[in-house]
Amino acid sequence: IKHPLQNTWTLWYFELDKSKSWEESQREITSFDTAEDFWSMYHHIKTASELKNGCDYSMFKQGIRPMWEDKANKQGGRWLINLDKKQRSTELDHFWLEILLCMIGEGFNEYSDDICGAVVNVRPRTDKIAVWTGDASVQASVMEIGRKLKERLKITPKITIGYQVHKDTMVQKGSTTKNTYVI
Ligand code: M7G
Repeated sequence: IKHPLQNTWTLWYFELDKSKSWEESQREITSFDTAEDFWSMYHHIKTASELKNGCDYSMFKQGIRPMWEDKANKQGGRWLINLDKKQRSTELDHFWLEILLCMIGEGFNEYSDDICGAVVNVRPRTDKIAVWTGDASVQASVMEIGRKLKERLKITPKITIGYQVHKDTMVQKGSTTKNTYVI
């Protein structure tokens, strides 16, 4: 028998279709709830670094859409990791896989329930990887998830990452959203 996961997860792919809205351009690819089915999905698709600029992958718990508007994300935010061009070949795929494994393995320990999903944005300048959590106001949970994330990715303590509330990102005018937490 296969090894069951605690949650069922859904993989989404985003590629902007100019005749559609942003939301309609999010496509649900597949869902899985065993370790074996995760790996067959993973080996079947392109790696993040092979995607075209402008495309995203998202992996969220089943029933949560990879967007601010979903009720599970509305009060939440994201730990954001920016990657420069050099890191696309060295870290992007490795970070993304490590985050997927941490999520399906419920590796955020007692705070795993606060995890909604994760997103990788492949962009011409800065690629981004983010872990989305459900409630930005629960500091203990947000901080512990950020700490665990840095530990799993072996990000040196000298580098800080920021947590941004979706409600701030949603209304941002300039290029960057303020960090509500940093670690
Ligand atoms: P992005 O793809 O997250 O980052 O957002 P980028 O600026 O590096 O490409 C780009 C744009 O996509 C935003 O300004 C929004 O117009 C749209 N967008 C992104 N997200 C995450 C959402 C979302 O959750 N909901 C909606 N409605 N639009 C979004």
